[in-house]
Amino acid sequence: MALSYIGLGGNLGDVCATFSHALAVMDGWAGSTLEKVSRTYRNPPMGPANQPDYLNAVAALRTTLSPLELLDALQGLEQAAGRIRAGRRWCARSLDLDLLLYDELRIDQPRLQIPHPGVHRRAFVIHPLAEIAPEALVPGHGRAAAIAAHTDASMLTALL
Ligand code: A4P
Ligand code: MG
Repeated sequence: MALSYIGLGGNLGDVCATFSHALAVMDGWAGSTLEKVSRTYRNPPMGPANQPDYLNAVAALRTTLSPLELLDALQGLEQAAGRIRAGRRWCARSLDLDLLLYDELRIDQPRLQIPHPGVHRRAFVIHPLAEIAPEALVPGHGRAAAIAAHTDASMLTALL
């Protein structure tokens, strides 16, 4: 069994409901158990500013799926959630799922990079990760809590 960390993001529709649904689906995958989920954080968009604020969270999933099987499953779930917002194009998405960490593995393939290249740079990833797994190792960058301590969290607002 591997321990993986998944980043959840979204800024369209009822994002909290989309996250809850996605987490329940992940917990139901064969050989997979949802172990922890961070709080959900509201924060301004990274990139183009003419879009709504994002919600972001991080989940720990223990799984027998291989990294590529897990990526396939996450992309299937993104597509299923994407259908909720029929008719919207060129907009921010309702659900973005990133495979952040998979044990202490390093993978550098076009389809899959682990650790996800944004983990150590994005406040909306590293702070929720450090909340549920301060000791998690981001290969090449150190422990989550230490990275988070150097990353500005002032734009993150935890939802109640
Ligand atoms: N891919 C490679 N490695 C991974 C991995 N570890 N996990 C490939 C997931 N996917 C990985 O992703 C593009 C390709 O990355 C996939 O085909 C996969 O094989 P995508 O999800 O299809 O496209 P994307 O999300 O639009 O691209 P990208 O580069 O992941 O976008 P970002 O950088 O995630 O931008 N602002 C805030 N505050 N919060 C957010 O969550 N998200 C975005 C999306 C923009 N601004 C944001 C947020
Ligand atoms: Mg993505």
